[in-house]
Amino acid sequence: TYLLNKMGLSRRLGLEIPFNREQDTHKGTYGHTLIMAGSAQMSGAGLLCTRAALRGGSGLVTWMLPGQLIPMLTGLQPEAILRGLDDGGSGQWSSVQTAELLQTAKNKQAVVIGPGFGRWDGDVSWLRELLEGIGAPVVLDADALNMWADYIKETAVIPRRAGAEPEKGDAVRYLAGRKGLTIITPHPAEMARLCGLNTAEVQGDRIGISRQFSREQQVIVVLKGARTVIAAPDGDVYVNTTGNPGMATGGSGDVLAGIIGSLLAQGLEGIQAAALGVYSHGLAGDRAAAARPSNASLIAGDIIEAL
Ligand code: NPW
Ligand code: AMP
Ligand code: MG
Repeated sequence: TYLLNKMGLSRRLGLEIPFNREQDTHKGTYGHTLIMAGSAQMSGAGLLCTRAALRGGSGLVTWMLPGQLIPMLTGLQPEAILRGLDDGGSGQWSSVQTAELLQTAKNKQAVVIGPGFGRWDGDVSWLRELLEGIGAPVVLDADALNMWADYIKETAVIPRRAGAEPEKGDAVRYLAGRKGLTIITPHPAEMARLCGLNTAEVQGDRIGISRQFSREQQVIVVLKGARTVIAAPDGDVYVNTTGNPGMATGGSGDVLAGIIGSLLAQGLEGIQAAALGVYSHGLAGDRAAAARPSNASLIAGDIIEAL
């Protein structure tokens, strides 16, 4: 709180966060985050995301994952509620039906979708069904973004160059028509896939491209990397000043998705959750790096412990 106040960030974001919680309060006050993440080869992405959502302050966190993985993961994060899905023994999301997911999402205040998902045939329409059915705010990350990139590619040709007007394609209107808020957290390569550009083009105009995509798709864009850009559909843009190259390590982004989901579940507005999530993720990374002889040895779990 001290740092946020000193930087004027609390005021600019309209935040009033007490450093500690009020006395007369309970876990229900702090929201229930649903994490849909992790598969056989990438269960760690789900675990990191879940752990980060807990450390981010969400009162309850449920981690949904392909059921075959449950015996291996039980006990690794006892504070999280585990929900194994019928995956036909595959350990993959490809065999999971959306109905059970939608049912579980009903009473959650935020949903994180995508870290460690993998890809499969028919995943694009699977994700669309999910997005249509979920009313709570959603954070889309990693493979869910790659699915969405394919959806955009299939449904609309959208000029991405600065100043060009979008075509009124299905994809342009689609996320705007969602019942709930959407925050996307692409790294530059994921952003390039979403925009039909290459990574160098994205890096060449990070603010302009984030802003345009945010407006066209009516989503909050968190374009990650050194100096993460956060863009809102109304044109507001924030550039983050925390974080360090030690965070260029597997799982860092999965941690960020969990933090932002956790803040949404606690009732922060979209842009507040995105900006504060990115800022505190970077600050935790800076503190974790400072505690080590070199930032090169930082791993994603250290960011969570420093939150
Ligand atoms: P290069 O190498 O520079 O040519 P992908 P992913 C590029 C899960 N994880 N600036 C880079 O290109 C995730 O959640 C699981 C420029 C590279 O080839 C996903 O589900 C973990 N370029 C899945 O893995 C820990 C950049 O993009 C390519 C860039 C795949 O996610 C790891 C890699 O991106 C991981 O989080 C940048 N800043 N960043 C686990 N422990 O379970 C990336 N690139 O192909 O989207 O793959 O990000 O590894
Ligand atoms: P991902 O590629 O999805 O694992 O996300 C990587 C995370 O680490 C993002 O939050 C990035 O902003 C952060 N990160 C990676 N490299 C740097 C860097 N050089 N400086 C600051 N943050 C970084
Ligand atoms: Mg990632």
